[in-house]
Amino acid sequence: MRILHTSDWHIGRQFHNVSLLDDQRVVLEQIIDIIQSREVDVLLIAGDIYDRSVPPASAVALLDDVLHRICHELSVSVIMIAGNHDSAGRLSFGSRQLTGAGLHIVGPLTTSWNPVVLSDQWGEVAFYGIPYVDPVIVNGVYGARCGSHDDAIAYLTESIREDDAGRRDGAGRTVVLSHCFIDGGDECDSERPLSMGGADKVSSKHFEAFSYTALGHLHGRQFKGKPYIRYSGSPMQYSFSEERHKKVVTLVELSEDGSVEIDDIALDSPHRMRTIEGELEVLIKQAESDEHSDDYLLVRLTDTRAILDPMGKLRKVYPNVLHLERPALAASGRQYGVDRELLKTSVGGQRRGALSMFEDFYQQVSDGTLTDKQRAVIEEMLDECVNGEES
Ligand SMILES: [Mn+2]
Repeated sequence: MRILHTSDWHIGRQFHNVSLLDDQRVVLEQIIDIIQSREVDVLLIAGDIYDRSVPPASAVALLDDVLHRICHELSVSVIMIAGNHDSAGRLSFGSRQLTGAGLHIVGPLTTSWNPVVLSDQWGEVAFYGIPYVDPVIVNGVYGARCGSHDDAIAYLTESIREDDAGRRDGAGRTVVLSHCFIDGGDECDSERPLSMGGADKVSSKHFEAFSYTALGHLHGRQFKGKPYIRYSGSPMQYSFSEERHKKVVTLVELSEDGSVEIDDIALDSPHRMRTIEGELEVLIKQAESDEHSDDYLLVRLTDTRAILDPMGKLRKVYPNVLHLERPALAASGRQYGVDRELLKTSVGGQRRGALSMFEDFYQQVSDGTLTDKQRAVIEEMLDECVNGEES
């Protein structure tokens, strides 16, 4: 059986107030093409279908369109679970009816497992979806006493093993979908923590008994413990920290004996997220030879002098600059915040002249002192401010 493992679509995501929906449409189109060209039997989405629990209507329409193409036009089954960004209750609307159309949605956790059973030439494969849950939910539903996320996943995977063994004498092939944080996994900036203080980590051992585990939550592709306990990662970059991520969908060929062969297939988003660094003039010059000047950019300007409207200047040549940093203005590790000690001496003691305060400020943000020429310019400007323009 050929399984396409994806996760963390985050449809409807905004990044620095820019909608990524058009890019998401292009990437999902690529996934549809892969399903067709690689003759995929079932598509898995391991949680975080939407970016928000109440997604915008445009995001719902895009998902609706994509699912129609896959389930109806290509007659390929889809199995999806709710992630921590999704509202499990809302996501599962109509799920009992949709099962008949090949769309299997696992919303809120329930006491009885209801695996999706698909068949190939060697027999049945059972797919168990575990929606994102925290220990409180597991305890509430099952009357269990789980104190941690690890307890919760241990409890649920054990329960799946019992259910699976009961159905098929334990001889079959079993695939699990789960949205959780496997201990030791690599994080990036676009994942929302499942709980504070690192209490969200679970051991990969709980999944070792299954043929394959399709994980969601971490946005970088990786496996933990065994190659068949795996994160496909998100289909596109969702933060600048993912600059070096290769974005893929994971094609899993499940054999008769339950072993898997894995092939990561690259996806290509219209705009990459990346960081460029240098002086304004140099970066503007570089744009001429930059074929991807419309990428989503974080720009780090190293200029130490003041620049009027740097964002406006950059956007003329890099239309999608999303964020600007001036590391040189936060020299010697200081941040932009005000040095409160300096403020006290100027407010509490003798009232100091504006020039002296400006010199302190300049030293704080640039780690240098004013040259005579600079001081003359500032003096002139302050004069103008105080006494009005005289010429
Ligand atoms: Mn996610």
